[in-house]
Amino acid sequence: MAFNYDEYLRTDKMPTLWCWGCGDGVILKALIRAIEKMGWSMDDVCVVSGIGCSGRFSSYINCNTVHTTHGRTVAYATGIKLANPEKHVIVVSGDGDGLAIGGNHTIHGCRRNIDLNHIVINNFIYGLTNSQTSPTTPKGMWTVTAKRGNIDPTFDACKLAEGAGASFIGRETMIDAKKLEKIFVTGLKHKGYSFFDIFSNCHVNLGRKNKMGDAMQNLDWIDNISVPKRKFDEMTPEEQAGKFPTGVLKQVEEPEYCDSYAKVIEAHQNKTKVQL
Ligand SMILES: Cc1ncc(C[n+]2csc(CCOP(=O)(O)OP(=O)(O)O)c2C)c(N)n1
Repeated sequence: MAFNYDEYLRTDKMPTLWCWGCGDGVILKALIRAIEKMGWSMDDVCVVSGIGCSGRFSSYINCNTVHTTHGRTVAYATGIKLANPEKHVIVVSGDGDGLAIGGNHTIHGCRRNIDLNHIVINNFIYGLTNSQTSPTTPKGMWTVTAKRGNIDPTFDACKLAEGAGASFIGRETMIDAKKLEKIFVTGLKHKGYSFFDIFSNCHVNLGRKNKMGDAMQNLDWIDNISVPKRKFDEMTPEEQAGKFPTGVLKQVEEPEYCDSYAKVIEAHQNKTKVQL
C-alpha cells in the first residue's frame, strides 16, 4: 500500500512554497518516513525550524512545531528539550541558519551533546533571500554577494560538529531518498546530539546562476562531490580534495545533557554537589 503522507502533513498548507524540484520536499518525505519507522506519535515530536526555505518545514509537518528566528533554532530547541526531555526534538536549519548566523548555537549544542536531531539542509547558498554566499558555498561560485566568484574557503559542517563534540554525525544527499530515510532512522535512534549534513539542490538560486543549465546538472554536481565513506577513506588526499564522505561518520555513546541536568536538579534538591 502506498505510504499515506497526508497523516503527517498539514495538507491545508499545500502546495508548498518551495520551487519545483526543490530537495526540501524529498528531505521532508524521508524524515516523515523515518518518524513513522521509529513508531513515534506526532504528539511526541517537535520540529523547530528557522527562517529560510528550510524554515518552511515547521509549516508543513503536522506535529508540535516552532517556526523561530533566523539562526536561533538550536537555542529554542535546547530550551524545549530541557523542559520536555521525553519528547523528540528535531531541528531543521539551512546552511546559513545553522552554520553562519546560528553557527555558535550549533557548536554549543554539539558540545553539550543534548539529545537533539539537527538536520542542516545544505544547499550551499542562502536560498530564500536569493543567492548570498553561505559558509558552504564552494570557492569560485557566483553569488549575489560575490559576483566575481566566492573567495571564502569552503566549510565542512561535519568536521565542525566532530570538533565540537556531537556524538552522532551523518551526511547524505537528497538524491537517494532511501539512504536519507536510513540515516535519519539511525540518528533518531541515537541518544545525544545527532547532526545531519544533508546536501540538497537549489537549482534556481545556486545552479542556474552558476550556469548549470538545468536542475539535473545541479544534482550531478552534488553527486560528484559526495563519496561513500568507505570509498572516500581509500582515496589519496589529492583525490579527496573537494569531495565529502557520506554515510555515518561518527557514532559514540557519551553522557547526554538532559540526563546530566537531571542530576543537577537532584543535587539541588538534596543540597549536595552534582555527581557526574
Ligand atoms: C536576523 C536575520 N538576519 C537575516 C535575515 C534574512 N534572511 C532570511 S533567510 C536568510 C538566509 C537563508 O539561507 P539558509 O539559512 O541557508 O536557508 P535556505 O533558504 O537556503 O533554506 C536570511 C539571510 C533574517 N530573517 N533574520
